[in-house]
Amino acid sequence: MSQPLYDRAVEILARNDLGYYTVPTHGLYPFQWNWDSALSALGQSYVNEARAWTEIETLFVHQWPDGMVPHIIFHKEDDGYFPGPAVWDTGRAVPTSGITQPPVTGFAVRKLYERARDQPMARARAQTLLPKIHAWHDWFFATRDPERTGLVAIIHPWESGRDNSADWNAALSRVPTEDLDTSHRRDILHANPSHRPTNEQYQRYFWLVKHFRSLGWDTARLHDGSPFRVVDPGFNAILLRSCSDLAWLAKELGETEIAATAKTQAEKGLAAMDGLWSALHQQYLCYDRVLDAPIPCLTVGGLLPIFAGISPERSTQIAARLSALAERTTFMIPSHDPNTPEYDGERYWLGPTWLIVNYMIADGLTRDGHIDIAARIVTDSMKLIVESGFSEYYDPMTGAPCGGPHFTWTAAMVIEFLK
Ligand code: 9WN
Repeated sequence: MSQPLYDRAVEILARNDLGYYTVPTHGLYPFQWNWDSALSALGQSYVNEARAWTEIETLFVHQWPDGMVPHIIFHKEDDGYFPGPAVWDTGRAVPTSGITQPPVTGFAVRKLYERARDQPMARARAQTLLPKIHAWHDWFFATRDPERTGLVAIIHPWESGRDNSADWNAALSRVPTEDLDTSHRRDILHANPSHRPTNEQYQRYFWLVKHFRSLGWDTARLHDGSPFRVVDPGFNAILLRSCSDLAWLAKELGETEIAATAKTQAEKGLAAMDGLWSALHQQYLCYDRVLDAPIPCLTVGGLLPIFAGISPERSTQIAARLSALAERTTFMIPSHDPNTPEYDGERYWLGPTWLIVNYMIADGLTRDGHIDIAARIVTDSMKLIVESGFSEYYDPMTGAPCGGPHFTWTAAMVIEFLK
């Protein structure tokens, strides 16, 4: 293990730690983000186990009564980020956004539990979190899968965690812009505008927020009321992996009812996931629920299902697709296929490499026995850190650091890779 890299990663976690939650990076993202916290807790667990549990518990303190866990928790005022609490206006005592993010906590909590040095503490804290995570999963299947297909839809690009992915372009083009004023954007004051979404995309992001606000943040109405409804294989893979891991954990803790329901959710979803497979593209594709049609876009969202536990046949196909990408990429894994016209190596989710995605895909590859390509992904991830520091994301060809610096979940993933 490289001690200097480990020490630097620990320093970054400490720098962004506000006691009971961690900001992704100061300046650009001054609040608590949902999947950032869950993934960051993994790295944190090697440094300070109790603090890692707190990170996830804080998220669930702000769970909505209907089960949703919001994508941002605005613990303190900070006008460095837009849209802030006044725009969301969700009416919560501690303000939060009104949409969610990839539910990776089931996976993270199982990991924390399995690797716990303090077993009694882990058992007690997992026991408390278990029904809360399960309620969040149930909320997904109840509100985001009204036709009970087994897969859930996102209603805003921000929910995917892959904000400006080309996967959303067609669906987002149905969202009006109505000349909403983007002069309040703060992200482009902290990061290079050419690494960020466009103003037009931001107008559509804002429109959706305003629209959901006009529906009173009644999360039972938002799916059908949204012009943007997309089934993302990446998002669903994370949810289904969390359901499987929650089923495992529930069994371990003697919660047989939760174990049975979570297992059924995972199995049903995995069976439905196969419907998103494209033989032509040799990967999974997003599905537009409004148009009732697949979205033929080659993004990393279609490779992430390897994290969920797919069939050996599909797993081998994804491993082959990744190996083909590796032949034409310097630093795996590009978030968008470099051989396509939409690819932009520095613009956020249109091409850049993200360590959290590398981690989840490497985890699935390793579990399924695709050791060589998993090793390549881990080696590339560490090279990026050595050459370019702990950035938000990286150009997959040049390795240039992009987005915000001193990034929490990047540091957490480095600790995961080193351990
Ligand atoms: C909107 C915090 C978040 C990540 C997302 C990433 C980016 C936010 C933004 O930053 O999104 O949620 O304002 O750009 O796309 O995955 O959770 O790190």
